[in-house]
Amino acid sequence: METPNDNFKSGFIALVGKPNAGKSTLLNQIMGQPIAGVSFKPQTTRRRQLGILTTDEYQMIFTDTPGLNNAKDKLSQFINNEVRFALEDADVLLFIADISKQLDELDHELSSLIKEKRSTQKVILVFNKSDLVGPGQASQNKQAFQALFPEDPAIEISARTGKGVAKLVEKVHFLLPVGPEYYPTDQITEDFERDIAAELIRAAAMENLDDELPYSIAAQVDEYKERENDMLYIHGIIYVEREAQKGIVVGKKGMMIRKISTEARLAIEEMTKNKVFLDLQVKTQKDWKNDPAFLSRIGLAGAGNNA
Ligand SMILES: Nc1nc2c(ncn2[C@@H]2O[C@H](COP(=O)(O)OP(=O)(O)OP(=O)(O)O)[C@@H](O)[C@H]2O)c(=O)[nH]1
Ligand SMILES: [Mg+2]
Repeated sequence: METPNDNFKSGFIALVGKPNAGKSTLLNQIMGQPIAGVSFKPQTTRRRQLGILTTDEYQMIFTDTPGLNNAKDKLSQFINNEVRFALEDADVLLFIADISKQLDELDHELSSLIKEKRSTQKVILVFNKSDLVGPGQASQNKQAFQALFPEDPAIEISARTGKGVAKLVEKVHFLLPVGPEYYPTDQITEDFERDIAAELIRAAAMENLDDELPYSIAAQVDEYKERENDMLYIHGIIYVEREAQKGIVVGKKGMMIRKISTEARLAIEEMTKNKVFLDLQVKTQKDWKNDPAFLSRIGLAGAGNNA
């Protein structure tokens, strides 16, 4: 490992924003590979996840966070605390907003929370999904977001196409303090691949299931083994809250679970750069969102200060 030079900069950068703003997509774009689960449904992310980007000049430790949430169960309490911890730990806050949408109540709540928790942190407003609006469009939305943080810089990006993302990383580089390498040069996250695999399985299920079902599921990987020829064997469990939901996840003649499994497998293969054999099973875990032992087993309980 090279010794970082005197100007080497490092720090924590929290990605915060409403559910569905594109935080996890941005993390994956910055990292150049899927490490966070993404779906078009809000509330895909449930816990903090690190993406560590190291070059000769800097180490940026990005923290993807869940979108704030108004529900009252134990899972939601955990989710909202994850956002608070990430805000406190960060050097730079990226407030990510979908500029194709108007500002709403949750954006106001989030901005109050940021202002309440902010001490020395720099804030950058990140106007995401610029690919969805034409040039000169959405200026009212941008102004409304900017009015929440009138003193702070803004940048327009598309996390999906990557447009503006390199510029954003440059801005972050400029704002970071001089500091050490906190993590080994080649480490890209703190999570084990098997836990990321579980997130990718859950995201694939969320993407394909309708109505309230996406919020009733949890995913766990209970077997993760390398077999001959670099083939990974993964056994995953998708948990539902009620017995009646099992059939929907499995689908007619197993169609749904096969679709979920294929999408999850492709994402896991992209992450691990391995061929993957993915075996999925569906189980019922009654009222799991309020079951402390279960939440703890799948990593969604406790202070969880993984920074
Ligand atoms: N068109 C377009 N879609 C985007 C962009 N960024 C994200 N999306 C889509 O927006 C949806 C939500 O993206 P996520 O990255 O899961 O959003 P998130 O902020 O992590 O959401 P939570 O985890 O629920 O808080 C997905 O369907 C993404 O593909 C973008 O720049 N342009
Ligand atoms: Mg997310």
